[in-house]
Amino acid sequence: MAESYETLLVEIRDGVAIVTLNRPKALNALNATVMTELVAALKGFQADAAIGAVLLTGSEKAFAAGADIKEMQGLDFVDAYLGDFISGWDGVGAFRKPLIAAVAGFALGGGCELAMMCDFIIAADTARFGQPEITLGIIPGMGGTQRLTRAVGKAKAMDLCLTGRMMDAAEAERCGLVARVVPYERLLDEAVEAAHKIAGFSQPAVGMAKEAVDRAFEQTLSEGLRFERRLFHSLFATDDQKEGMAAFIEKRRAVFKNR
Ligand code: CO8
Repeated sequence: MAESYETLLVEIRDGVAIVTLNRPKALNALNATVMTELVAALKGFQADAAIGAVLLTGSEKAFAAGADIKEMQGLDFVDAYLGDFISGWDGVGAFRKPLIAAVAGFALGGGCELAMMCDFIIAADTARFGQPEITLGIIPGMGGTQRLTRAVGKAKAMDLCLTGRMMDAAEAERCGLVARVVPYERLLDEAVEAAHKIAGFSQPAVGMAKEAVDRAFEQTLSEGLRFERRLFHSLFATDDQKEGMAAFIEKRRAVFKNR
């Protein structure tokens, strides 16, 4: 039985939690309540062994049109600094299970940053990504200058952050921001299928694959390779490795214990 939230809809389907941002009148602008509820929901999924993957989506018009400008407008520097404004969103980055963003419509500012905090993005052909903070007299604050630059390189990141322009789904796919683009009508099915597939695999292997890929952004190649090798070795201690390889040799479908 899924919890009920003010700004989220949550549905659990066969090991996959589908979380829909639900502030339609504000184009899913990300306020403090969204942050608190989303981080709390993810904590619950982290603790629930039956959840193997999480899907985060929005509406047809907007994944999220950014941080809530009406909520931020009156903030001053001292409040922002002392309150460590928006640091609570780090709870999304700390989530250890696979988190897929299914994006249609606007993913702007904090919305684009939230999508980039997910492990990968599946976009509808209607998706539009951007970091328009510059038009408001600020800059991105939740990874837009860092994750975006790592994802698409300096030229595109500078273009988006300095001009505030939006890019469409085709451009986002070309530059490596999104993993796949599908027609809007297929978006949820495609993302749910991907999430189900992942949820059917061995959770330790999935968790380590995520950890190892993420590590590539944090350290040198030789350290990253060493880290990968250690994780790889450790998976030979799991029943799921025995099952996965036996199933291949016996030409049957693997049934993982830790899924
Ligand atoms: N915050 C608050 N309300 C919003 C936001 C927002 N980011 N975006 C849209 N809304 C509201 C509008 O005010 C409007 O409300 P109302 O009907 O009461 O006036 C309603 O949503 C519908 O919006 P529009 O009428 O503007 O819809 P349009 O289809 O004409 O335009 C746009 C859609 C182009 C998306 C337009 O709404 C827009 O430009 N929105 C703002 C985009 C933006 O600048 N985002 C960046 C915000 S700053 C930021 O994200 C900082 C990130 C760092 C922290 C991250 C923490 C999460």
